[in-house]
Amino acid sequence: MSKKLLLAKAQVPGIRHFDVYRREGGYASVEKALKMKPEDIVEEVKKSGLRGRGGAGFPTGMKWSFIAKPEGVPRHLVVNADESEPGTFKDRYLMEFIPHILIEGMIVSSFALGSNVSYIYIRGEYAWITNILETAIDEAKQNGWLGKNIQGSGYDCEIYVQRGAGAYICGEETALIESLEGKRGNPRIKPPFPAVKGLWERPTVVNNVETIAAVVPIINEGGEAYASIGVGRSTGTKLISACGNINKPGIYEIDMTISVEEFIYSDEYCGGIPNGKRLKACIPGGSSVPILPANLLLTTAKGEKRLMNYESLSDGGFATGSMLGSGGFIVLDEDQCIVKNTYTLARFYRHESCGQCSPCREGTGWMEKILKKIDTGKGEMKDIDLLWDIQRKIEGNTICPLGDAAAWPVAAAIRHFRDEFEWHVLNPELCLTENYGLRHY
Ligand code: L3W
Ligand code: SF4
Repeated sequence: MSKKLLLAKAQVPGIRHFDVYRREGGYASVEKALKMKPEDIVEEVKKSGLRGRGGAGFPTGMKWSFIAKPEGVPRHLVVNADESEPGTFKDRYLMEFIPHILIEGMIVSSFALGSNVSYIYIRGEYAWITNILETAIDEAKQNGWLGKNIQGSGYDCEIYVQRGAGAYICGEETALIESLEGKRGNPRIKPPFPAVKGLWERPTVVNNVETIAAVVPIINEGGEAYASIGVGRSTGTKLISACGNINKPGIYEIDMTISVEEFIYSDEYCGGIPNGKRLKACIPGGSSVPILPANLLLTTAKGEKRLMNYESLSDGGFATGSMLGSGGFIVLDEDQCIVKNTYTLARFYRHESCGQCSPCREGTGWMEKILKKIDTGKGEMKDIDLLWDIQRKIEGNTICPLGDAAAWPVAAAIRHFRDEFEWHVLNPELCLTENYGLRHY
């Protein structure tokens, strides 16, 4: 059984409300942090080994220590709650059911970073969660945990929630900052990183919801205690949103020592694949990461059990591995068609490309068109090579990671399931029939 740090109190009735949350030990980390020096909090987060939970896994303590401190210039913490990665719905759960853990983590993190005005940028579709967060902020304020002179410490902090308008690209940190400033959400070229020049050109740390919530147990129990959970550089716990062909879709808090096989088949987690079907493939970290066929998903190319963590899931690079990413775990059974799945994702990325750079703007459009052609039985063998060529020309040649995110799923699908693409070309009449995923598997 994985240790629960973020979801430990998730089932307590009324935990969404301040009184219950406080009675259950909430805001203790703020009490502790306000008696610490900000740099000691950063040190504790470094010791914990916490890595960004939004997808990139960048070390949080290191990011915090990069924040520039020019004299007289305000600094900001911005929480990235623009959770839009297909298959990813873990932050939604945290914010909807335990909103105070985010507010608590934000107060500690804001204090550590020297931010007196912090923001939550939330995806526009999470309208009802915006209300929940604003209620939690009001409750915290009424009880002296936000606003002026928090708990008599002399530290002031305000938190504002800003809703996005339905653009996936605003989950990219610099596009998010542009949007927060009231502009179109176009990503900026990095460097400068937000830690140096972010919101209103001020030093800014952008962290995912789950990352900031994890600061609460880190301060309560200490960085070393947090680091003792997990394995290697995958410390602490990770929220996984599991979906697709599994018996028990939902949110799971795991420690990162469990195997992928246990996660899929054990009753504690996904509970196996419905109707006794075979596992075909899985996208383990949100739609942007490479899809893995069942054999490479359960076992690494070295023949070791694949574990649910950063290192193990990426073992072998993209030739035989993938990424933990945002923890959006999408399972595909034997009936699913890889070509259709890849086409669906390509449509998504074409729609969400901001259009600033030509490899992404043009490449996502062409990938969508070619995949549609193959999916609908009109493809030719040369289209598969053309598709491969296009994705290669996008990767690494764009301003922001959306280009890579659009290219990787296409590359992995061709790399691992080329036979399925060829089957579509060779069997055009069967492409439009039901269950064609099964027929050629
Ligand atoms: C200061 C330096 N800061 C790096 C910071 C940087 C950022 C963080 C990670 O993309 C990935 C993407 C998606 N000085 C720094 C520095 N930083 N060097 O570290 O940076 P980066 O560029 O590696 O990642 P990113 O731009 O944040 C995120 C992938 O995650 N993804 C997840 C998407 C998730 C959602 C969601 O719904 N939550 O959209 C899935 O795979 O493809 O590769 O803060 O500033 N020298
Ligand atoms: Fe826009 Fe795509 Fe370029 Fe990112 S990679 S800046 S989404 S065009």
